Amino acid sequence: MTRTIHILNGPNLNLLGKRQPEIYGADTLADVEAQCRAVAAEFGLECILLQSNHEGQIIDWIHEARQVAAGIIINPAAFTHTSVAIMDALNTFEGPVLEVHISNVHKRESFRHHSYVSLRAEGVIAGFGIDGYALAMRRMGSLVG
Ligand code: CA2
Repeated sequence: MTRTIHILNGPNLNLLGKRQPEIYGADTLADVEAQCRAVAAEFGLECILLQSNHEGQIIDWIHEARQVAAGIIINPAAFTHTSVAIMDALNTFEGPVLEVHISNVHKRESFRHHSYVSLRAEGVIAGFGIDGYALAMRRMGSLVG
């Protein structure tokens, strides 16, 4: 059984730490990956962090995860609120799915209050900044044993 967790990130998150630090903080995706890797190691897990601005690429990565990942942590970014296709892809993945949002989406515009991915996810973390990813990895450690 694979011990790898895939951490998938959606559009514009490549700009993390480079734009709008007042909303998304000063840390980059490289910092997120380092923090998640440290938590994963506590559970004997490995992790791979991926980011794309393209919906189809994220769907392809979810399909690939079906063969090689024990779990998925996903911040679908704006696709959270629009993508039935990403939800459908996640429904084909048999392991646990955890949804992360850096900002508190419920404190923001009403269009951010609905998530298609939440219909599939075992759990959702929002508003904890990038700490949410490491918290999700800790939960993933419990879920995959
Ligand atoms: O809070 C989150 O993590 C979001 O998924 C971020 C998305 C937003 O559309 C969701 O409603 C909530 C936006 C990602 C944009 O990422 C940036 C990061 C740094 C600078 C600019 C954009």
